[in-house]
Amino acid sequence: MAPLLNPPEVSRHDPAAAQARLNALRAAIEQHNFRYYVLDAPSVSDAEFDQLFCALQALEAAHPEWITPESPTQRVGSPTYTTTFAPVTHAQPMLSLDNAFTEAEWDAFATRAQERLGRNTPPVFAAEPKFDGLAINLIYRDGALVQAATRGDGQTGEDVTLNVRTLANIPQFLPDIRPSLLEVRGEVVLSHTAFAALNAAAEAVGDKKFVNPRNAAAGSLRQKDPRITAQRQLQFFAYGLGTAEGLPLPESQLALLDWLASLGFTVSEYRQLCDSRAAVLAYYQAMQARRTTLEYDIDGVVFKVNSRAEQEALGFIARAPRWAIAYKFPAEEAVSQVQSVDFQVGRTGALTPVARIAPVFVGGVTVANITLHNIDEITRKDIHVGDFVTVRRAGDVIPEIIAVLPERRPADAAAIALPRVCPVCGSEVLRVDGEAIARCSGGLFCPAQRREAIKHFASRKALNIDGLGDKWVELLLEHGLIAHVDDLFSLTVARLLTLPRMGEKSAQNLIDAIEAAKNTTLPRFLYALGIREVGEVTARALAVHFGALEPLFAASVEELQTVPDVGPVVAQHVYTFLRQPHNIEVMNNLIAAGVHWPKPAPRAAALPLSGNTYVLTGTLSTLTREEAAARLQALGAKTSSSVSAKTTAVIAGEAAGSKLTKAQALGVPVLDEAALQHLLAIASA
Ligand code: I6G
Repeated sequence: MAPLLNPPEVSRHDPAAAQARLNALRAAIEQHNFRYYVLDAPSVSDAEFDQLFCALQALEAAHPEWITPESPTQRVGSPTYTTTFAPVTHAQPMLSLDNAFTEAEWDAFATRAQERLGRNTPPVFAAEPKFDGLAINLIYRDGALVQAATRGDGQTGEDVTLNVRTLANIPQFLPDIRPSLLEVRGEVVLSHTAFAALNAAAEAVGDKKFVNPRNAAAGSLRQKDPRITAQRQLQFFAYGLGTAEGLPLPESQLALLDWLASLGFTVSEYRQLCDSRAAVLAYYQAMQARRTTLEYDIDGVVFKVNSRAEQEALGFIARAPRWAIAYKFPAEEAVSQVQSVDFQVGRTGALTPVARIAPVFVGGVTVANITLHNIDEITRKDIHVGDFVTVRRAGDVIPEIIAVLPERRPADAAAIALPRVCPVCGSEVLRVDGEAIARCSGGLFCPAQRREAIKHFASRKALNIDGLGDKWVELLLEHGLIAHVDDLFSLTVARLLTLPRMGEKSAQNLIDAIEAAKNTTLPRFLYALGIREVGEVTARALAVHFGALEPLFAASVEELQTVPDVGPVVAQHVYTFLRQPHNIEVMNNLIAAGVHWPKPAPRAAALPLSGNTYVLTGTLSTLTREEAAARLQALGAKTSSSVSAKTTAVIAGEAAGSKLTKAQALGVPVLDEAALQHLLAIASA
């Protein structure tokens, strides 16, 4: 902006200089108007703007023959900015690139280039990521950005100048150089962060969300009102030139990128020289590995013969240069058709819908099954059996159905309903109000829940029965050798050998693994039981707190809640689980079969207040409730936030409320602050 702020005064007798100053003033005023009205970011004060405006008026007064209707001085009111999308014929066609999808296709490209160049070795390549965005051509005349157009069909694109002017990383003026014409080409993209924010905002107001950052970038560039584009945080990555007149050009692709960077364009930080086939393949692999961590979507890498002289020697074929190729990654998105939706029953009875789709190669693997998590996801995405859907699998990410293609919905597409009975055992399906998950109510009566419970019991973080994978579990269940987890411990080599095609060695290995698993730890044992919501961390917390099974059995829901991370829901699950006769029987059988863990070091038992549970309520005057709790705990007591019949005593300070009332109702002893001090004194003595 600075060079145009105050174009130099000129003599009335030098018309060429006066005309140049007039053009410069108009350009500067247009720029400032744009910053003021569209970007909301003026770079000059009102007084400075007025100064430029007056200078233009004075010049036009001296040369009324130069006044045109487009001059800012002739406009009535504030300028309007509407992108027209008028057709733009590219001076030099915007070509596309040939693609390679395999090493063999890459080799064929490199060999062709080497042979055409008459070289003994392959040419040296410049490598860049291939951004998945929209190709744009920027035209600079005399160093000023005058037009931006989309690629369109390569010959004719659309004028998106006003929208593109809002991109913060596109220079409006080239610093220092004023080539008569320079076309800069590159890709407009939207970052994942900006994309997520845009979709969150759309969701909040009930608008349709964009399917991916590329569509969002396209939608953002196709706004009639540039102020909307300005809010979208689009970025431009420059990768090359179109026509260039009036300046010498760098000698290689990498030098060109460095030069563009020096002019203020953003170029990829991952640009690199590859001087061998191995380097090319390593770059491809490295970018593919990096792909999921990048802020921008890329769909491959572009290799260009680095030397410009060699590029010129190679030339073009049809619609693509012979000196460049896009080596594409396996597509991360594909379209397939939903053939059916099954409901799978998990360990806790949760019903998970799984879409069976026509197998499709996406993200480097063939995908045929996609979990839909819960019925709400089906409703939200409006998925019907028969629908064509966009499937996405990026990197190691689990495949998902992104969206339905509504225009391709067949007439006989069928809505998907939550089954009323479990598809495995026929028990009623229950759904707690407000919860997304529906569950089979069959418990361990349901073969699916039993199977999953056994798999979980044997898994690595649980009893870790080496080698007892899904296949084994299904085989043992199918042949009736086991029904519950404790049955594993009555298996013998002889019984396993009754299974079809079972070898002595495999049978012995499994029996050895089951034997070894008997020697476990309390956290693993608790986790292996598969109590709802009790993951590894909670299992460890329970084991540390109670030290053994017996006190855990004896604990009330309130006491369970004193364990770190155990809230009312988890406490209730643990309490209920430990009171089911079936579960008690299984645990007893496991212990009788020899499952054991180290006994805890005698710890709390030795302390004077161990076995006692206190509830603190109201305001204490000599110490805070937290300090009181800490002192009681140091003496072996437990503290709880709720009163039950098992509470040893409630310690009530000033303004004690409902807990005091409950203690009185239950007949739980109540101590005042003086009694607490007395208790602490005698227990510490
Ligand atoms: O579509 C493209 C993406 C990236 C390109 C391209 C590119 O370079 C990194 N380069 C050229 C020369 C063309 N299209 C025609």
